[in-house]
Amino acid sequence: MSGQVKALREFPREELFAPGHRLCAGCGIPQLVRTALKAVPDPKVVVTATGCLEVATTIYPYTSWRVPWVHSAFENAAATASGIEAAFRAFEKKRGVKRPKVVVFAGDGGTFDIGFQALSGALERGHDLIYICYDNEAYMNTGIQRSGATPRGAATTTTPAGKVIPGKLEKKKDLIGVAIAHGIRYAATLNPAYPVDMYNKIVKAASIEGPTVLHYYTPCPTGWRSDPARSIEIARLAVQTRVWPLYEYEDGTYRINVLVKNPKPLEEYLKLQGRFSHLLLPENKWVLEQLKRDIEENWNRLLKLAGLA
Ligand SMILES: Cc1ncc(C[n+]2csc(CCOP(=O)(O)OP(=O)(O)O)c2C)c(N)n1
Ligand code: SF4
Repeated sequence: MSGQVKALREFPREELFAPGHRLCAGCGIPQLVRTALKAVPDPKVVVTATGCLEVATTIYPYTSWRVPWVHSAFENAAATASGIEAAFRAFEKKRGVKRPKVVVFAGDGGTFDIGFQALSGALERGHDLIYICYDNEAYMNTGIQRSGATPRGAATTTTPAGKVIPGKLEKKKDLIGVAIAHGIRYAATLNPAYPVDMYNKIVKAASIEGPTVLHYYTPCPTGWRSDPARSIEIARLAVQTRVWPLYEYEDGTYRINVLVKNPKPLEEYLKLQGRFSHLLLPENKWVLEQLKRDIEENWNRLLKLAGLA
């Protein structure tokens, strides 16, 4: 496919995401935004739901956005994007003005939970947009509350690990699964430790007419109580332990992009993050075992879908 690359050095040089934003050191969100703004061809319009990305990049009178950018409420980024797309479609038809690609960035709280109805509506109506969920596995901007994306066992301020509960008791929602169930043509997972894979998937999403959903793993040193210098190492371990399988769905076919034959022990991943430290205590072994089962079940499910089992 045109626009695909084999190495980082082939990425376009132009930076449409300006330096000087206030995202935390070690945060994974900037890698996503820089890469996406390079991978999606012009013209493009960005819609951002409330969350860390929005508050840290638009501190008046400054902005980090060198593209047309719209802030939307926490719950309706996909509805805002739908309206923009529909308006430009009419403009194109009536006046021949080339339509921009509409790209949405929203956190897991704004996607898995509060913005879900707007996302579902946009997918069902078939708007031509790329919806990218940056998933730091909690509501970080408002103080680390659990979301539908928080994994089982993680400690957050609303699922604090202690004598009453050992962190969150429920497992993570399958966002890609529910997106695909809407009948969309393309969906994929992304990870900052695999930037070329990420770039090429965004290029592919941009080439498709209709809604596409991308799910990005973003380390959050503040919420995860991890060392900012080790964010990419943690992200890579997420793939190598099968916590975060890299896969894509395209027109009915599933492909696993990084086939992890011999996964690393989950403990290597958990011990780098304070949110999981209690899972390594003997009394919480049952939660750890359950989490391992979740991960294996998900991996085996994907192998089957990809025709590899
Ligand atoms: C309807 C509504 N409820 C609550 C809020 C307060 N609020 C703003 S951002 C946010 C959390 C966002 O979490 P997420 O989407 O995961 O993004 P992150 O902060 O992690 O970047 C909340 C609860 C709001 N703005 N609107
Ligand atoms: S709180 Fe987490 S997601 Fe938010 S800017 Fe900081 S590191 Fe990034």
